[in-house]
Amino acid sequence: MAASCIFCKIIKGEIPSMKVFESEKTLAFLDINPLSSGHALVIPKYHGATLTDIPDDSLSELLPVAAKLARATGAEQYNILQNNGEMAHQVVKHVHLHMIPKPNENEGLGISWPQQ
Ligand code: D5M
Repeated sequence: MAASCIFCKIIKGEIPSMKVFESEKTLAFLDINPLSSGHALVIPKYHGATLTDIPDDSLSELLPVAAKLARATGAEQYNILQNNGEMAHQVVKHVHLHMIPKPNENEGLGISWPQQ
């Protein structure tokens, strides 16, 4: 945990968030500036700025959780994005995957987040 990290504060419950998944090592919540309906962030509870700062056992759950959340949105198409460093457009220095669903043609999305 890093005292000044906004995502660590979300993990500790010091800042509110719209949680959509939580496990021992991983947390997912809705992005405050969504690029689409259902845009979620998947983060390790272990604090590290970039992928190379995080142990493998904290990294390994991130992609399966992002895929699970993508499935939960019902989106047939979606982006999974991850930025490392300012030149790579990373703003929050705590590892996170963006899961950005695209609305299905003509029907939008029928989002049903996993049971906690
Ligand atoms: O993206 C960082 C993302 O983090 C950006 O899409 C906004 C989001 N963000 C920042 N603060 C919050 C809070 N408090 N709740 C939810 N989402 C948040 P990056 O990949 O670093 O450019």
